[in-house]
Amino acid sequence: MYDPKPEHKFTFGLWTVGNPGGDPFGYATRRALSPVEIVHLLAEVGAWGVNFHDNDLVPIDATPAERDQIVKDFKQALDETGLVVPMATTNLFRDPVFRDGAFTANDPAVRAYALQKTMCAIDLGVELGAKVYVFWGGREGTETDASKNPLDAGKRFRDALNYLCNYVKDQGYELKFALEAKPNEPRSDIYLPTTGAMLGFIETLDYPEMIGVNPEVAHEHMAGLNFMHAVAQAWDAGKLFHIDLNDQKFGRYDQDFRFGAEMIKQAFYLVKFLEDVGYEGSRHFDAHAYRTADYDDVKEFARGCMRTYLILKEKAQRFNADGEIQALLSDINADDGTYGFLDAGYSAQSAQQLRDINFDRQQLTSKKLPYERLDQLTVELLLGVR
Ligand code: GLT
Ligand code: MN
Ligand code: MN
Repeated sequence: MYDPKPEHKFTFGLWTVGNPGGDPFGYATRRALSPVEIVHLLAEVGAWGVNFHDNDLVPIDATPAERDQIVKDFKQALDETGLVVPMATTNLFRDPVFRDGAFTANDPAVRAYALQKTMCAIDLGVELGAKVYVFWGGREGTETDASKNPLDAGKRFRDALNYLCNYVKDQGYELKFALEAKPNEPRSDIYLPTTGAMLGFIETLDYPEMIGVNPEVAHEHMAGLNFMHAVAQAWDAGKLFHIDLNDQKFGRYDQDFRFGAEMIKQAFYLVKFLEDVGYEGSRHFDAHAYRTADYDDVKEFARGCMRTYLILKEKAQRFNADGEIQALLSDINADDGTYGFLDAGYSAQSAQQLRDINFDRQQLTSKKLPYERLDQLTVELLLGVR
């Protein structure tokens, strides 16, 4: 019942299960797997798809002949396993050339190189079937604001995205962009730090219809924000093109833990939201296993992400079918239609009608809002005693 199936659209990046466990203070603890090995590992645990950065697949200094061989082997692994590639992205943060950012770097040559690298990476992604292209601007920020004017940075980022939209149109690719926010790390501050900031920025671009967001649990949690609320805003704007599922404690570095590992209640409301609204995109786990894990444990990590999602999906169905919970919700939301005249929006007549009402604040305040009861029932449902 909690086994992953293709219709669940569970995906992992090559860099997630392939993460060898290095961190800023310690070397890798696991052997690096080849992309082909990672595809087979993902197939074994039951994933539907695999995503990648250009350089997860093709090393940055590969020759054209090496590139072709790597892509051929990767395609063969996809054919053998049935895995698909729904999303691709560019690595614009690993190489030292991006030490001052990519699209927002002060050096115009670095900005031009970032554009060229992204065009090639888009070609690669499309060749392998990607329909969504993620932009995570990990280095698009500063340590010192003496170095860069944020207005210049915003204009450069905007110009780059406009340029790349035109490239995609010119090639006739069927590809949408998804912008991923993160408040800091690896830069001290990263521009457009939240999903909400990205949503505002998109409306300033030349082709806003081509561009949505890729919110990540960990990144909003770093900023201490309610992830589900950010996702809801993106959904409401028609901009939820992709999602990065993982987990972490508030206010920490980008922990990228297994989905549901830390904040199970938030994870529940998120899954409930995605399932209730009928989100149809990938459920992408942008997470990695603890540094202590070996590859058996990495598989447990990957299975755990998917299994927790499916358990929470079942809990959401139970929540929606729970008589007591639903009765409380319908009491809380009761509406006898008295104020229905406001539903049609403003008119001079409705404004007059509204003015004429004598509101009894005491009576309004005495209405029961049994949210303690509701929350406890939810907790009991999650704890498995309901
Ligand atoms: C990196 C980052 C992620 C992004 C990936 C896509 S790379 O692991 O921490 O959140 O989604 O560029
Ligand atoms: Mn991410
Ligand atoms: Mn992250």
